[in-house]
Amino acid sequence: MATLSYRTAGESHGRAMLALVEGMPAGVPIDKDFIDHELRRRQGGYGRGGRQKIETDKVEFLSGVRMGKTIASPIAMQIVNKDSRLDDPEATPPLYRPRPGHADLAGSIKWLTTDCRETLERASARETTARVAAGGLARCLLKQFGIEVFGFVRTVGPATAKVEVTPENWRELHKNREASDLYSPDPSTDDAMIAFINDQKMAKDTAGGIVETHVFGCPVGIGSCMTWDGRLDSRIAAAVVGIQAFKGVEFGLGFEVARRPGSKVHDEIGFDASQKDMPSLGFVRGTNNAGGLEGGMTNGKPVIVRGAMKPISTLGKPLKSIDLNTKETAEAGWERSDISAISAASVIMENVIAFEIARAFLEKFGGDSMTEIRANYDNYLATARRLPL
Ligand code: EPS
Repeated sequence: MATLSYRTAGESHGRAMLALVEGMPAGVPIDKDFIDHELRRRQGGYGRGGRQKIETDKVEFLSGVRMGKTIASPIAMQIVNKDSRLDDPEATPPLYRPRPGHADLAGSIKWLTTDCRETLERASARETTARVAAGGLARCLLKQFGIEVFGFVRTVGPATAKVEVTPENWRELHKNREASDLYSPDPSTDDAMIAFINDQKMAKDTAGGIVETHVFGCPVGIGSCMTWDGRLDSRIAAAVVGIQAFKGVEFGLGFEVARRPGSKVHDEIGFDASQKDMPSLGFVRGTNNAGGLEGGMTNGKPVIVRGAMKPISTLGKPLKSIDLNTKETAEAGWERSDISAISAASVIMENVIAFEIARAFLEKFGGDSMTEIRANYDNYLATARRLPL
């Protein structure tokens, strides 16, 4: 059985965005409506640009799914671009003035051209459409084992959502998020977030922010401390910082751990027999500063991840740059873009994290079919409950 993995293909204004997922076992029920819902959410949020009015992203399965279930073969997914114009030189003119913060300068020099167009076409965050589709597919597997993922916007400008997210209240907060233009769980801070984005729009500037993801229901022991790249936090960090415009990632208490003594960081361990049938096996913690990960493995508490997104680098009032042909000082190029894509970023982050959880989950319980994986999962938890053997 192949390791669960995915690749993407597609340019922002090419014919389609594609994801190829390998290693998905047979028998996973596919919830296409759920994946399409995630794709729709990725297109939304306050501060998005004109492109999202053109597109209606929907996934088409080209292979690997039969009558609503996976059949273990590679799964090819396609999301067609309506705004497809890559072969039309007038509709995709060259861009010689690289935007500070974008891939334009490094990419055009790397590929030995003065036209940033081809770099920007692939560097564009439109590619995250395919990542959300792959993550949505992974969530179809995770849901079979009660693993749920909840992502939202925590901070925009000076406004930070104040709510504490717990396994008990997250479904309520999920409703708040669904009702929020920002995808934030705290209605009391939406206005301040929107005001900040409006201010940037007026100033022809852009906004970033902080997004957060909680994963509920992971059994103890997903991931591994045995190799650096088997650590689940290492993989999640790579997946998060691999999202366009992300510059940082934190788990649980985050960088604050570096400022506190150990006694104020580490989560004391208790046992509650009434919870022994849960994936946490009854091991309880009064706090979750570790963000559900110790030694690169899940510890039964929710996995908590935050990601920092920089502001979009296409500015209505362009920053200073260089014309790559003349080397003269010039204003950076302008393309249709967003003022803020922070809400979309929250959708992307929760889906790329879901994919990493599913990958590690299958490494632990892997089998060729859902039936086999279910047996492995049940047997592991039953055996762990009997400890000491
Ligand atoms: C995006 C689509 C793009 C941009 C944005 C993200 O569409 P277009 O370039 O056709 O307007 O709105 O991409 C960038 C911010 C960028 O820097 O490339 C999307 O679908 O997420």
